This record gives sequence, structure tokens and C-alpha cells, in this order.
Amino acid sequence: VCRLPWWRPSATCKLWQSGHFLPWNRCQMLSVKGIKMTVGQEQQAGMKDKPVSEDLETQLARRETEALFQEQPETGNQYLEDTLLRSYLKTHLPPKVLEEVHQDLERFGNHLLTKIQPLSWECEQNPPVFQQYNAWGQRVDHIHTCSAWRRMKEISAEEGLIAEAYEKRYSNWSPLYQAVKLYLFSSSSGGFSCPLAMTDGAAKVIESLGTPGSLKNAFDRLTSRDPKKFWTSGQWMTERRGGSDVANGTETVARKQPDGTYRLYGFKWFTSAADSDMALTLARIVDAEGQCTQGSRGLSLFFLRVRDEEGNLNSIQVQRLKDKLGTRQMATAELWLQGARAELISAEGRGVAAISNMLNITRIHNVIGAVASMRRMVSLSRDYAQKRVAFGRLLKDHPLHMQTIARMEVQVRGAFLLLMEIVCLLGLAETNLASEQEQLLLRLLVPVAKLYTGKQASAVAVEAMESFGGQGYMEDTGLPVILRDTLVLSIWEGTTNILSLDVLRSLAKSQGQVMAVFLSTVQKKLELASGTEELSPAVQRTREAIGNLRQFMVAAGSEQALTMELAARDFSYSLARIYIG
Ligand code: UCC
Repeated sequence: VCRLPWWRPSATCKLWQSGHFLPWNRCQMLSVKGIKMTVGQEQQAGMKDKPVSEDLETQLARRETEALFQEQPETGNQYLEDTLLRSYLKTHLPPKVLEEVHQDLERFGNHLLTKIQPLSWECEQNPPVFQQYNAWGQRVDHIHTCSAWRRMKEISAEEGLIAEAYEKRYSNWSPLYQAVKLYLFSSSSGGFSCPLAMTDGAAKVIESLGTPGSLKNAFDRLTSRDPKKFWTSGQWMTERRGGSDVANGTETVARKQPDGTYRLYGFKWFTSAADSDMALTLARIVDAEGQCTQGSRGLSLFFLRVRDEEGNLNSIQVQRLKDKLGTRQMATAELWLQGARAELISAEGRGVAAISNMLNITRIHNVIGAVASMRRMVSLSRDYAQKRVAFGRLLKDHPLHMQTIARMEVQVRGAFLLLMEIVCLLGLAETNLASEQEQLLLRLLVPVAKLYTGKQASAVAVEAMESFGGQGYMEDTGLPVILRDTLVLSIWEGTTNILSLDVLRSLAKSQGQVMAVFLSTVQKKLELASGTEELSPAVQRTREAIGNLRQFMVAAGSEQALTMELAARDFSYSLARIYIG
């Protein structure tokens, strides 16, 4: 009752003073003036002259309404509840690894439920705030983040969400273990998955460069389990001309300094997790004549700290924070680089190739985020179906409703298995155990999975939202937050079309070898599946799809490049569906 802003226990309210609420029938015996008013009308009328009975009437009327409210859908320990995840780990991990990992994941699942999930909501409620000037007119450019967001950073270190992959405690299984933790964390991370993606990508780039001495400190911090040491990284690629055509869109220039470092000048138009400690970014090196090479060949990769030891910005000005549809928990900013001190970390002109290591990692994180958000939405939908009664039955007893949920469940499971395939391959590649074929397959499957699951996640999230009826559309259920955050997955880290073209790039660069590996891998899986009677219709359909794909490729071989470009998206979707199948 006290939650209602218009209800105040007044001096005249004897009932309140006595500490008793009368039952409904006794209430009716009191004054009945105004008793037919609705809650809304009463609000308008105000409370000043209301008789005692009116308060009670409203309370009780409201209680009756409350009795109509639905039970809230919930998830429990997401690790324990995820039967596919658990069976996957059981069938793939060596027993010793499984034992240790299982214990940690069960604990982590509880921690997510009790401690981390509430922080996630806090992050959503307290988005970052940008303060450009202090009270005395000095420019401070401070991005204020909430305590829950900062706690997420500590938790990420404590849980080893990045460290796990680099410590390689479980050899080639470490990246899979890391991915599973990130998958469980993702939907409860309050957007912190984004800085983690870029942090992992930056660590990967530094590792692939052989961790040069000058970057050792950064690498140790990115991969640290100590919250006091742990750094996150940004990935500043997008400039005002756009984010896909990096080769032509990058205007930032780098001027070499006498001490061998560089100073960067330019405008980074979309920098996610702008509160990060460091960043990797692209710029064009200016020669002695003040000229620089245009296009991709003019781009080099740089490392920079965002602030110095005293906390001052590294000759960077924050123009403003972006006003985004989703991922509002995370500060995305427009940044002016006004001579930011940076270190060249790629060969000159090899910036795009060097940062592609980062892109491939962040794209895998994108897949993790996509599968996680689908999992969360469908799990909530499933739970709700066991609680909500409509037309005299629980939703779960309505066949059409269950068919809808089952179809979503198939989507999630397929996407999950595709993700697991990728992180298994990544694990082999990271430990130098991957064959050339496995490396090629990984190169192909990353863009395929990113583009497919990014789109799939939005569709599944919308469908799942509908399964809650109007409630799904209500902000305070938290469901629209998941939907908004999911919508970005097909946009950032390469849009669907850009990634479809990346699929073609991988085909061209390997002279078709990636396709040969893809087809032989799928054939092997089909042979295994054909031993199971129940799977024969699925095997048959997948074989037909492969037949169509082969026919298309033969026909496209004699066509212009335009044909392949026009087909790139459908072609990539086919690869995803066949592999998932
Ligand atoms: O910055 C961002 C942060 C947002 C936060 C994200 C967090 C995600 C978290 C999710 C958690 C839930 S968003 C901005 C992201 N921007 C992009 O993704 C860029 C999209 N555009 C592309 O991907 C384009 O295709 C480009 C930039 C790669 C095209 O560049 P170029 O220079 O025109 O491409 P080239 O000339 O074809 O490639 C240059 C070299 C080639 O190597 P060489 O020279 O040896 O032949 C390519 O093979 O780079 C190589 N390369 C690659 N190698 C290009 N892409 C790849 C790749 N994916 N893998 C390996």
C-alpha cells in the first residue's frame, strides 16, 4: 500500500493508527462516500478529504487486481539447467578436465544467479554518464560508470574470463572452457561481455605478435586474474566515414616522434567500452613529406593507453557518448585523438591483417552473445509456459505454443553446437594442434557463424518475446533489454553482408580449399549420423542441401564475380544451415 504515491496514512486514519486493516466486509460498513471511484479517478481527485473507507476500498480493490498478476518467469542455475551444454561437455571433455570444470561451472552458475544477475540489472538502470566540464569550467571528459559495472570488471578478472584461455591449464580445451563461462556470463553481464570481447581480441593480437617486451605489461594485465591489475581494451576502428569500409574510412594519421613512438591525430566515431584502459587502433603513418598511403595498404596497427599513470587522458578528448538503441549499459563514445601517444605494433601497412586476429576473436564472442541471448529468452519462455494459465490450461499444455517454443529450442541448440565446433577448432589452433584443414575450417566458420547467429538471435528474441504476450513488451520485465542488446549482434563486428563477403574472401584466399574442407567435414559427420535410424530423414535432407550447394558452385564458377557477390549472403546462410544440420 505504501508504494502507492498518493496513499498517505493521515491523522484521521484511525484504522492505520490502530495498526489494523479491517476485512472487506467490515470496511463496507464504514462510510461509502466515493466508493465507486476507480483507482485512477481517486488519484485525480487527490487524497485530502478522503474518508477512511475509501483508502481501504482502494487497497482491497487493488489487492483483487493483484491476484490476477502472472507469476514471473525465472531461470535457475543456468549451467545445471542447460542439458545440452552439460551433455556436450560430458561427451567431449576428458574425464579429469570435466570433473574440475563441472565443479567450477556449478559454482559459477550459482554465483551468476545470486550475485551477478542483480548487478546486471543495476548496470541497465545506471548507464554511464559523461561529464565534460567540472564545476569550475575545466574540461575533464570523465565517463562515470556505476559501481555494478566496475564490479563486473573485477568479477571478470576473478573468474578468469580472459585469463582462462591464455593460461591453457587444460591445453586445447581451455578456449572451450572460457567460451562456456562467457556464454553463461553473457546474459547476466550487464553489457560487460563487450569490453571482454575486445580485451580477448587485444590479448590475442599481442600474443600473435610474440608478446614483444613493450607489450608484456599490457598482455599480463589483459590476462590477469587480479582485479587490481586487470585491464580491458577497446578496438577503435570506426571513423566518421563509416565502420565497414575501414580501408577507405580511416582518416586518422600517425606522426613518428624522435623516440620512435607515434602521435595519433583523428576522430574515432564509435568507440565501444570507452572507459577501457587501452585500445588497439588503426592509423596512416605520415612520411617526412607529410604524405600517407591511402587504402588498406596505408593502414598500420597501434597500441595506446587511454590514460596515463596519473589518470589524465592521453591527448584524447571525448566529444560525446552515443545514444544507442541497446547496450546502453556500456559507454560508447566519439573520441578526438589530438596527438595521443601510441606504439606501432604491426608492420607498416599491415594494420588490417594484424587487427583481423582481433576481429576473429570478437566475432566468436559475438556468436557467444547470440547463443546466450537466445538461450536466456527461450529458457524464460519455457519457464513461463509452466506457470501461465490461458484458456483454462497452462501454456505448456497448448500444442501450438509448445511447437513455437520447440522450434526456437532447435534454433538455440543448432547455434550452440556450431559455437562449440568453433571453439574446439580455436582450442586446437591456439595450442598448435590444428591441422591445416582445421585452420581453414575455422577461418570459414567464424564469419559464417557470426553472420548467421547474429540474425538468428534477433529473430528468436522477437519470437520469444511474443510468447509472453503483452508482458514481453514491458520494459520492467527486462525482456526488452535482452531484445535491444541482441539487435546489435548482426551489426557490430561486421554486418551480415560484410561478413558474407568475408566468407567469399576466405574462399578466394584459400583458392577454394576452405570449401573442400567444409564439404569433407560435413560428409564425415553425415556418415556418422547415418548409422542412427531416427536421423535418416535429417541426413537425407542435409545431403540434398549439399547437392544443391555443389550445383550452385559449379554454375557460379562460369558466371561473373557479381553472381557470387549477389549470392554471398544466401550462400553463407546455406553453409551455416548445412553445418548446423
Ligand atoms: O570496433 C568495434 C567494436 C564494437 C564492440 C564489439 C564487441 C563485440 C562483442 C560481442 C559480445 C556480445 S565494431 C567495428 C568492427 N569493424 C569491423 O568489423 C570491420 C568490418 N569490415 C571488414 O571486416 C572488412 O571486410 C575489412 C575491414 C576487413 C576490409 O578491409 P580491406 O583492407 O578492404 O580488406 P582486404 O584488403 O581484403 O584485407 C586485408 C588483409 C588481407 O590479408 P593479405 O593482405 O595477407 O591478403 C585479408 O586476407 O586482411 C586479411 N583479412 C583477414 N584475415 C581481412 N579480414 C580477415 C579475417 N576476418 N580473417 C583473416
